[in-house]
Amino acid sequence: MPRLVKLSLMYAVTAEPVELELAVTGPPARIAGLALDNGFDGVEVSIDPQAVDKALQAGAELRRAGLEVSAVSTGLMYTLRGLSLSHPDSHERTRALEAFETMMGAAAKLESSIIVLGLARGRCVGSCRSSLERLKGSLEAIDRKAGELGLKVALEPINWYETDLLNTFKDAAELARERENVGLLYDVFHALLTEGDPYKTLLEYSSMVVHVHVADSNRGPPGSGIIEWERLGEILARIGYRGYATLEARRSSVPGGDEELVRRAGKVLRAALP
Ligand code: LER
Ligand code: MN
Repeated sequence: MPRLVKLSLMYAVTAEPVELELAVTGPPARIAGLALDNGFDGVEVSIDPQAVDKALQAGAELRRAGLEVSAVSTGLMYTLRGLSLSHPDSHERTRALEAFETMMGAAAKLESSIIVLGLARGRCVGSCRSSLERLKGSLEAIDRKAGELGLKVALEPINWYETDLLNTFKDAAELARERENVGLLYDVFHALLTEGDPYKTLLEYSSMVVHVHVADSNRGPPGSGIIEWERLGEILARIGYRGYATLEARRSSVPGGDEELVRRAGKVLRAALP
């Protein structure tokens, strides 16, 4: 029987080699093996805006290997290149918006329907209120473009240690409700931190969830912390979630490297998710 929730691996493509904690990197052939050997159906491609062509080539190679591109992730534009969708300087904000829109184009070319808006939002500069207003302006343009390309924007509530702009599901949902093509990204790790009860949160916002990220409470692979994966699986089945769950776990949390991380995660997720 086909799976209701498909699994993908977070895979980053960067212009120069960078060690990243939450994404696997390297040649597409290695990533394809890692994914297919462990029951994963796709990859979420996290794109460095300076490596869009490289990411398109890698994505195409992974698709030829039988994997889907579940989503395109955009956080590297901020963490590697300092491009923020809420930047106080309008010229810088336009540059960020252009980079984001280029990655939306890449998502469409790779036949993914999801573009992730996580850390690309930036942080509060000046007041959080003015930063949020600037982010809303960028989101208006992004929403329009998403409509043209047939994409859904997955707006991700992110915990306070990583950004001070837009942390809770309540605040993210308020923004998403104003926009036709914007939904929520349910990252169970962030939900645990910002909401306390990740199960109740998933039920409460179920109608708005367009994409899912998974890691355990310690951001290690599922099974290494206190998240109740079977309970989460039951809720995903009950709410009728039919999208992807992307593994976004700390690579250094497992001594055996990427292979061991993905193997452990695949085993637990395949057993627990519908
Ligand atoms: C970062 O913590 C995260 O969860 C990413 O998905 C944000 O882009
Ligand atoms: Mn995430």
